[in-house]
Amino acid sequence: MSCRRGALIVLEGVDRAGKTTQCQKLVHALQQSGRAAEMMRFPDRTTKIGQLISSYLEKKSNLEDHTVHLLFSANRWEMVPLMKQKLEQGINLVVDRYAFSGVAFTSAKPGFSLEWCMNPDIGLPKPDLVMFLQLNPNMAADRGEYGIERYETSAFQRTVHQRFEELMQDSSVNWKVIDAARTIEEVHKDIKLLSECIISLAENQPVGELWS
Ligand code: T5A
Ligand code: NA
Repeated sequence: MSCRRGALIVLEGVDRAGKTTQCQKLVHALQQSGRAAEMMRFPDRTTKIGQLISSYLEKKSNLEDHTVHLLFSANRWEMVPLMKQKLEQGINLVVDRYAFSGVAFTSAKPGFSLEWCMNPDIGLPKPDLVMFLQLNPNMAADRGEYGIERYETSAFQRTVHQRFEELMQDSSVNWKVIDAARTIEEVHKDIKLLSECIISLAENQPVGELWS
């Protein structure tokens, strides 16, 4: 077995920015170039906790705001053993949303500070690279109607965008801003290049701890 670990690569952005599209293309491109790569997404709706979250997002159930925030965080923590195992095996993980979505969405609700929201995610495996797909929320809304899920309104998305901007001030995280208003192929080219660079850099370093 190789002693080189895989890189933890996260894609973030407001709803409709193209995260899922780009995660899938990146995993495919990395695999084509002979690198081990797998996709993960948060929320992971397949677990018991994920099912509670999914039902909340689909407005089939209501959950108290602090409670749902902690469930989103627990949904990441429950995957940590698997994530660490895969990284150690040299598999590059491409992750669709992570703790940054968790903080940006809850702190967009009245009465939630950024600090309170960050707390439960402190110590998660730290991404080697976080690419923020930058897209004006008005343009995002043009990519198809916002759906019927909770949080899918323009006003809320604008506040979420502001919270992401605040999170990006933190230089302890390796943020790269990607202009997502271009074609899928143009955006992909940038993402692939940045990812290939970080894979080479990360392979000889231990996995860090987020926000600690
Ligand atoms: N949430 C999440 C929290 O509140 N706390 C948390 O801790 C976490 C992790 C579910 C919700 O949960 C919240 C945030 C969310 O509100 P989700 O299941 O990831 O999150 O949301 P989805 O609805 O699956 O995904 P998004 O709406 O965010 O869309 P994506 O993934 O950004 O965009 P994508 O790739 O699906 O593309 C959307 C459309 O645009 C087109 C695509 O073909 C597609 O039709 N498109 C483009 N069109 C033109 N040009 C381009 N460059 C395009 N790229 C994609
Ligand atoms: Na998505």
